[in-house]
Amino acid sequence: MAAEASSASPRRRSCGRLLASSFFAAALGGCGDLTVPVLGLLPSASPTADATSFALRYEAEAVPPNMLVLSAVVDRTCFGTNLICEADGVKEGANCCSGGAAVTEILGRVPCSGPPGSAEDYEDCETIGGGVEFQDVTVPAAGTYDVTWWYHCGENDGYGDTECGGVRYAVGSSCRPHLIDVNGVSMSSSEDGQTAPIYQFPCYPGAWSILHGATTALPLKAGPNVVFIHAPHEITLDGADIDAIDVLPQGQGVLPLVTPVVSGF
Ligand SMILES: [Ca+2]
Repeated sequence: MAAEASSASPRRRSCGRLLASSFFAAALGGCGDLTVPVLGLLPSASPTADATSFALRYEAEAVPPNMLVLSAVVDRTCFGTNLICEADGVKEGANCCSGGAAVTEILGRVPCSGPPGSAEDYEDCETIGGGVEFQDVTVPAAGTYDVTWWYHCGENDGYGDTECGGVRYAVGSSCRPHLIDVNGVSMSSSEDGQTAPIYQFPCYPGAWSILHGATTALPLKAGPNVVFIHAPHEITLDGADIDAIDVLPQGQGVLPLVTPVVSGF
């Protein structure tokens, strides 16, 4: 639950990408030219040129390069707490926001006749899910990577979903559902002959400002990738609030490992 409010973090960068090795900073160009010192952000990362030992963090609120879709907005108050995670404090159960902000209002019920929170919030809604696109997720080689999602879903607020689409997680009390597209392709698996596109993230008791992690294994190409997480296109299916992602070699993401299921409930 450690949390420190500090606006002086040297690792907050407008490009939203945190490089764990100076090698990648030099290799990637662009924002990567701004070399960030290796300060133990992720214990598993080491500053070598080896493609199997790197880690990158991208803040959801880095807009641009990220893009907000439909209802999604940036909350720079960390749910009213103004808690900013310490550099090594982005971890399960920490009461803070990575970079001090997150993307919220990832709603399944948009556009509606009124904005989120208004009296018309649920009226005349269409069912196009809002979300956030990470526009510049860059890896050195094509392959399957662990993408750890740092997100917020507290107060057991699974939006009525206590079944998690049939997933039995060892953690959490309920779930919020998501769709994930990589470079325009909807990620899914097959389950008993049915397409399973829903990534269920566990929700927890406690405040919404508490940080949680879940990992998806995603195929990325060498160079920049677009990773889009959005709410399923149903009026009753809202996503969690997305804080940041870490891109890691497969097997190094935090648990639980989330694989897609058929149902959003
Ligand atoms: Ca963040």
